[in-house]
Amino acid sequence: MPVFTRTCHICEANCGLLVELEDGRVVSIKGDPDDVLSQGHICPKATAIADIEADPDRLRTPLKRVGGDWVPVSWEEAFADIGARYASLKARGFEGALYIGNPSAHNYSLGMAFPGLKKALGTPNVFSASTVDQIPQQLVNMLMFGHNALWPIPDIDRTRLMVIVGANPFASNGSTWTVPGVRARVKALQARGGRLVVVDPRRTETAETADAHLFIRPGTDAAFLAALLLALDEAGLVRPGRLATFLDGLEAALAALRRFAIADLAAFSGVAEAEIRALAGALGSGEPAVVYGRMGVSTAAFGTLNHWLIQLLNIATGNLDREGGAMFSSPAIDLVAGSGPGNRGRYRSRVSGHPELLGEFPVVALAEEITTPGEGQVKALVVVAGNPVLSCPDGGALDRALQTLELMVSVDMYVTETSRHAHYILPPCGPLSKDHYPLALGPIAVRNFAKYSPVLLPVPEGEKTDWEIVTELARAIAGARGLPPQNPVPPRVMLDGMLKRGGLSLAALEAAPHGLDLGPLEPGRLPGRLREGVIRCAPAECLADLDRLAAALAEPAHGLLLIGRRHIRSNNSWLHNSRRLMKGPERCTLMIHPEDARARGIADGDRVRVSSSAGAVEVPAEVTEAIMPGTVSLPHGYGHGRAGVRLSVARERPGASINDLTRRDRFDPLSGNAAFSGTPVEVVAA
Ligand SMILES: Nc1nc2c(c(=O)[nH]1)N[C@H]1C(S)=C(S)[C@@H](COP(=O)(O)OP(=O)(O)OC[C@H]3O[C@@H](n4cnc5c(=O)[nH]c(N)nc54)[C@H](O)[C@@H]3O)O[C@H]1N2
Ligand SMILES: Nc1nc2c(c(=O)[nH]1)N[C@H]1C(S)=C(S)[C@@H](COP(=O)(O)OP(=O)(O)OC[C@H]3O[C@@H](n4cnc5c(=O)[nH]c(N)nc54)[C@H](O)[C@@H]3O)O[C@H]1N2
Ligand code: SF4
Ligand SMILES: [Mo]
Repeated sequence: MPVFTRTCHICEANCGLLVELEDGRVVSIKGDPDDVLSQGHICPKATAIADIEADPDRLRTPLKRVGGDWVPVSWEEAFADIGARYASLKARGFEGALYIGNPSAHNYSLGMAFPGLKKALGTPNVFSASTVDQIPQQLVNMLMFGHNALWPIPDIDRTRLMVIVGANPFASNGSTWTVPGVRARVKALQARGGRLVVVDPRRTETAETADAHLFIRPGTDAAFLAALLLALDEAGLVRPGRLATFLDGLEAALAALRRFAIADLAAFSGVAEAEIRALAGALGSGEPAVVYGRMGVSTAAFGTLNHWLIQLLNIATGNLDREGGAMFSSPAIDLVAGSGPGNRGRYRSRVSGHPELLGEFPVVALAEEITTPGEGQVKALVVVAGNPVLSCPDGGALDRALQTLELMVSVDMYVTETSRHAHYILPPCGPLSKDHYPLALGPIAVRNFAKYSPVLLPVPEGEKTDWEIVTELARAIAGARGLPPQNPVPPRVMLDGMLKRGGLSLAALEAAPHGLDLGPLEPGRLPGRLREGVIRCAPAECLADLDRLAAALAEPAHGLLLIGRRHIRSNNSWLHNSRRLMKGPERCTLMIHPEDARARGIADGDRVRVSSSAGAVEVPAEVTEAIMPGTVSLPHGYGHGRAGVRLSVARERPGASINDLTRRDRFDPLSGNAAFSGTPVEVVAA
């Protein structure tokens, strides 16, 4: 039977797959041992690609909502009606909005269609999953290194000490860090005498394997990281080495931190001062070491400060741009060279005045733009590959807001919690009918590589790729608005041109089905890669934000703080319709420490009611010492029981949405990122 190579598009790890096909059906999906990056690694989610292909709930034709019913319509009819309705609403002084979801980051051709759609919509109201995710990291890249896409990559394969703060790569497979097979890489680190330290309010799968795990109170990482820097400073271990010649403001940054006392910072974070001093000593030993932080420190009220402090630690210990430290890639397609650093503050959102960042407003502002009357009110929304009702803070408010729209379009292959509100759902063809290139993720991989995956199954008659849908949607809207027609370059042609600029070509990649290995990450990429030739260690906005940290230190602690979690067999909100992934025990449970459970008369398995100022949900309790006292945890992406959702497997165990509890008024003011971590909640037996 024919077997084809392919890169898995589901998460950031970019594993190489071997896909066995028979008569247009997937027979098996296995790891590709010859893949230059992943060398055979695979996780259970990859096999779900077969389920997506075969899923009877997956939409195959455009649908129009007529009352409570869905009626199949032709593409032409859908595009024409959407264009006319959008043009009419703009002519009446209302606005449109666009929400771009996570799977678009794993779909290079779809990404190429967005500039055209944005032009056609002609709205400042662009939102994406970036502001419930990694945007503080992009802002820090911009502020410190001069470009939002200049990512420091933990060199796990050569380090001696890896410190992971607020990430769980054993479940997530790594994020803003393309690192397939991270578990084996940790084992190798330990086998060569190195250490992994995890800082997390929960003893996660990653923490279980770590050499040390420090419990930290949710939302206090900025204090913990500042204390590490102060401890390094006090021990005389601030030694940036060769970086010193192109650092700007390191002393100013340290001076600004000296207003705090290590003891106060430690007490606030819940990590013992002695642990902090010991870790600082290890980081500053001169051996290769790296600090890495992800969702737990990004979707936090101090998201930007957290990532600034993390990079300051890598700089102060001389570990930036060094083997075994945080390194910079030499990608096949360089998204940094020849593009600006990234925009910010060019305009503001209508209702709350949020500044634009990278051409977007924060999603915490989406619902209010829809519900607040006035000139420029959002009355049309296009959602592409997103499920904001389950993914964004105060999803309940968004759920209600979407019902008031005059026009909503979802480019999605399912009737989800979000797309059920659409007037039109425009479904893309199955994943194997689309080609793949890791445009966004190749540059953040632990090794330089390039790999192209061609289409494996022809696009079925009457179906379209995401690129085609979004391009034709843009054409229809632009046409109805009387804008000049666009003539987009086909994605493959565009990709070939981009590859050729870097000395490769599509043909060269097509001749290498397991990918091209472009070598290990190299040290000494700086200062060459820095836009202004210097690293800005003391951005004014970060220093100013320390006042907010000082104020937080003085605030009284709240009873219970809610955090999220991910599971290896789940992916955000959208793989719960795969029966093979959903088997096993119920996963949408509230983890709670025995002390907190006892105080509330809650036993393991009891149904509990969790509430916040945004809403309430009921879920089973999972009483466990793996979570620290004062903290509770719920996974995100559940809540499939809402009326009209057509996900028959997911609805058998619908769970509840954590984002019915998270709040729109909790965000990082510097980046606009939602602050999920540490939402104050009450828990009672239901
Ligand atoms: N409380 C809390 N909330 C969170 C998080 C958290 O940790 N805690 N995590 C946040 C993060 S990191 C992210 S990235 C967001 C994700 O938020 P979103 O991107 O809004 O949501 P997803 O769950 O990824 O849903 C993706 C949707 O795209 C559809 N889809 C899948 N593949 C394709 C495709 O190829 N084409 C098209 N057109 N559609 C497709 C799916 O059917 C699904 O409906 O959630 C965020 N929300
Ligand atoms: N299996 C699976 N893989 C995925 C996904 C998925 O849903 N499922 N989603 C993908 C996406 S879109 C992303 S963005 C990545 C995310 O990748 P990761 O960031 O690695 O994933 P999370 O599990 O959200 O890890 C966040 C960790 O932060 C901890 N945490 C919460 N609050 C705090 C805090 O205040 N301080 C500290 N120090 N820690 C805290 C949590 O306990 C959790 O262990 O995963 C990707 N991969
Ligand atoms: S780790 Fe991510 S990329 Fe690799 S097989 Fe699993 S879902 Fe696919
Ligand atoms: Mo994400």
